[in-house]
Amino acid sequence: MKVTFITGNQHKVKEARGIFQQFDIRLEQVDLGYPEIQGELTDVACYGAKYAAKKLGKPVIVEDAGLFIKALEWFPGTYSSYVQSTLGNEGILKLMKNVHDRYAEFRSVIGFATPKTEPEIFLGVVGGNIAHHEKGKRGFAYDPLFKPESCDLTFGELTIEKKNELSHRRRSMESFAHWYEDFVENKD
Ligand code: ITT
Repeated sequence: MKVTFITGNQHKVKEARGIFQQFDIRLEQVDLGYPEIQGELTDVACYGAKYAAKKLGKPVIVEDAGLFIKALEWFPGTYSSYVQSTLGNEGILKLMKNVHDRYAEFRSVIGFATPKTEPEIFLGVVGGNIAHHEKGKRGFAYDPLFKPESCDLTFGELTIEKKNELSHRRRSMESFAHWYEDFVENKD
């Protein structure tokens, strides 16, 4: 089975290829760019998938993800891209100075659409805590800040295989993959 992943983020592609291995799904990446409307992750993923499927004339997935920190009223959330490229991880750590409750979630929403069908949505969430300092050189973006539940290391300290066992992306992509197996089987 093949599916086209619309993204400009090579880290996501690498992680997705690892996750899809066990499902026999081959991923083609297209860095098409799509209008990121302002809204919930689900709105962005729906709109993006529909737009890209129409534009390319084939089935596609897009992913919208973000880091949601409870003590900051779930900031940066849907502003994660903007905040990563402006405040960065150091800026987040400043906002979290002297904050005791460090609970946060990484959320991932996959939108799947074909030129003829309405988007399907798959959600993945992992809870965890914001570390007091950046730790680890693996992963990308917010990874050195985030310690997933039941793990003493940040995503930035984990191998890609280990991150792929625990991550929000694993959860959303796995739930998409199960659904996609049936979709492909029943298509004709
Ligand atoms: P797309 O082309 O797929 O949109 P993107 O990097 O813009 O790639 P998102 O909008 O989904 O991705 O992500 C919002 C921000 O959150 C962005 O700065 C990402 O780098 C970051 N992010 C997403 N997933 C992450 C993960 O697993 N670990 C760390 N940071 C992540």
